[in-house]
Amino acid sequence: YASYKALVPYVPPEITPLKAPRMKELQEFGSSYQNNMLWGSYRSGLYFGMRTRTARPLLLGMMWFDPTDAATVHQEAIRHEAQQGDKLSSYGWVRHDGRSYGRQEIADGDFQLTVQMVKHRSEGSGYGGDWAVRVSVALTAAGRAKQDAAKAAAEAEGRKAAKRKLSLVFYFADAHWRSSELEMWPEQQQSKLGEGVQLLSGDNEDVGPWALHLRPGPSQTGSSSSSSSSMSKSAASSKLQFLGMRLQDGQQLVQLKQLMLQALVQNAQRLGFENGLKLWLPDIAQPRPNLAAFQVTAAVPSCFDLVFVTQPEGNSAAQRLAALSGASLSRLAAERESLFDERFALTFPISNTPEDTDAAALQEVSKAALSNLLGSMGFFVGASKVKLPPGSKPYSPPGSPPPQPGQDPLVVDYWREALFTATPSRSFFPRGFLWDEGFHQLLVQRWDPQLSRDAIAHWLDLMNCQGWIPREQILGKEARTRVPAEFMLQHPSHANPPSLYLPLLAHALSAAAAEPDHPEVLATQAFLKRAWPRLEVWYNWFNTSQAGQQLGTYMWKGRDAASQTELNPKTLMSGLDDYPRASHPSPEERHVDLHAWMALASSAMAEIGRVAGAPAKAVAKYAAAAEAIGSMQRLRELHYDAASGQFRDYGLHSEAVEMVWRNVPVPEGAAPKRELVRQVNEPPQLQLVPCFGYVSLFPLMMQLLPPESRELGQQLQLLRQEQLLWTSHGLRSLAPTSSIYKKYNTEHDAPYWRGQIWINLNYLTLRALKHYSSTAGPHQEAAAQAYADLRANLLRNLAGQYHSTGYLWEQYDDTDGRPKGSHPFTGWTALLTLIASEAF
Ligand code: 6A9
Repeated sequence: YASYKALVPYVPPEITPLKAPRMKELQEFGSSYQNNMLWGSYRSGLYFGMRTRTARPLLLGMMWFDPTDAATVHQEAIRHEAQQGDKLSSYGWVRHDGRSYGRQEIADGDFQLTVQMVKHRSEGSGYGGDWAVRVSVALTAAGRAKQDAAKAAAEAEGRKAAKRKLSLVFYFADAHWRSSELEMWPEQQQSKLGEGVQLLSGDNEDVGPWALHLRPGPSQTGSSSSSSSSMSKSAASSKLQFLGMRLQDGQQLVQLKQLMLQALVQNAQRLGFENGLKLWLPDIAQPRPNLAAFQVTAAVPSCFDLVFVTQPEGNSAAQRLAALSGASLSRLAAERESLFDERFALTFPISNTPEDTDAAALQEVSKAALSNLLGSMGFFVGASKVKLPPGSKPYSPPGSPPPQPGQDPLVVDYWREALFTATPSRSFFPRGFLWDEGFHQLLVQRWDPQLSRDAIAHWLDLMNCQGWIPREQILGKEARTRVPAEFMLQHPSHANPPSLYLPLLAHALSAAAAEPDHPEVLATQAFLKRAWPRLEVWYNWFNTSQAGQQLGTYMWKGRDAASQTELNPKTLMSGLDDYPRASHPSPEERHVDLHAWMALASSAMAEIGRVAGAPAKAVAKYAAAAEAIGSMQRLRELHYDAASGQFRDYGLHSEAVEMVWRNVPVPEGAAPKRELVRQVNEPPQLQLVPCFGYVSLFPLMMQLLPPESRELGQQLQLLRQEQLLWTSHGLRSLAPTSSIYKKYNTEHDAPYWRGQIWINLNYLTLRALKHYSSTAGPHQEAAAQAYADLRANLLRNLAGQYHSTGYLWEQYDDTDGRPKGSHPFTGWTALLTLIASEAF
């Protein structure tokens, strides 16, 4: 055995997958499901893109620019990656069903773009089916006003006003970079669109033979009557420019926009601006392309149908192409749109619209929230970068190049894996985050349980043999280019809240409540059965690795005890980043939010175990753990401050800390330098940390307080105080009475969870209030009142801000409700849909 072991190469356990049957290989995710889900708007970080859910995908991307505006090149104003810096007035999916239909509205300056994605499988279509993307370009109201003014001015001078134009660029690639080749047609590099052309064809390993067509759309969109669907004349007379390129790898794809920009600049220099900006450039066109781009320049308004057809030689191909373009595409899209609306009304019926909120507006933002969550689901393939714990044996995988000087031998790659996940923010962090996903899946679970199981399956397959799942998933080159180096590394000792237990519990409960032999129930049971061994290892990882020094306590491991430059060392692991904790990280620390999460995890395990058919002994063990961890007695002992009635963290803490400037020693003659460092004015002491905010609410949020308890009454009381957490826009994260309220953590690190209103924890609080309002007890009434008021406040502000800013946001200011942080942020802010329909 010993000699055998010597032969097996060492791989650190931190980057070794858990040995358990893979979730993704469950029967329900087999070929028919894969076929259904192959294509989607899974390139979350772009304004619009599609890809296949395969390791080496077929890819579609879209860019646009104003070809008549010289500023386009100077300001690099080609739109491609969703970016806040582009300052679009608004963009987002207003309808998206997660599988086969979506409509996105994009308002960019004077231009209004509507992008509809319609997937369609019919007799004769190949693997993954056919699809169409309809892009309609129009002027916004402001754009029209400008146009009218220009017209009037031109008429006065006796000339014709120039029509506004927009260039769309579609690119399509086969990411088998070495072996793939696309056939471009027609071969000449410029032409008019006319009645339509076959742009491209190819043969892909997964999809088989395919062809891509571009046709003018109907002149009148949004209407399904055939009379109004004559061909868009401006589209038919639009100019088409072709560019074929041969990329070496995905890295070049990431630089595509830069390449396009270069081409535009060179052409502008060579040909002048008079004829508009052109992408086409003979110098960069390459033979045997594996990526092809098409620039379509048209007068606005115009409308285009891009149609992808599988098995193009098959005898149904012409029919399928016709069905996905022109008037029949309009009909199909209209059908899908009303199916969505009907299903939405059934799934998320909006009840009890608060008095001061407009019902129609609330309905619209609810749909947009769900649609954006589904439309932001991405498919990523790659490996996380992991920092092994100090003292680990250095490791380099067989066949890897020798370490570069300066390279950290403890930084290694996780195994390559695929992740299908919702993403919190397309513009700022279009990738997966572990605890965000627990909230996202609460919505998806109700809309499309199987889709939700699929996403959770991908996440659980990312578990290593110790039970750890990396918190932030930066997978693949496209994802990596968007992350600064200091955020790249994942630490195998760092946790993130086990919020996935929330949707897992919802799956278990819905299976337990339904007819036993319903196919959904059987699928859920099989799913939870498969998940069970993973969930046991996961639970155990939290229960052991995040255990506090004292038995029965929990703490987020990994805070920086040596930090001198932060007012309060951050706790990124908790998800609440800069929320104040004990000022001096120490082993004695205990965190009440994690304690409550563990109580939730325990009771969810018991419930899941029951549905999964786990041994009664195991179920009993988790039920007992839930009792013990969540007991009032334990909470009182560990986290309760009797004087204030507040639940608190415990640790080595001093309130008397401040940031002060100090001179940094510099070599003689050099310019003086200052830095901001922390000064501790009174030594820290072991104590309950005196601050009130979201963390204090966790025993309430997780419904650990008995309905008749005095503590419940106190929390409800505390909750409503305006000098503490209550605001007319929702609950703020930290009370202004806290010494760290709205304080910067370093010179540049602005307050984040130090007062702002966040929707995920408002949702959990509402859920608890709803629970207590329907449970008999002395506080039932107070809970019901708080529930109704908090819900009304949240909905009014979220709907109002969406209406006035065009986006859902990451957080909201506690003083005026104004939106803050990244946008669009349609991760957990999308919980607004559940709040509106009172789905808890
Ligand atoms: C920044 C910026 C171009 C922070 O929603 C994701 C997470 C939450 O899980 C967490 O609870 N957000 C919250 O406190 C956003 C984290 C973004 C980090 C990456 C990189 C790139 O700039």
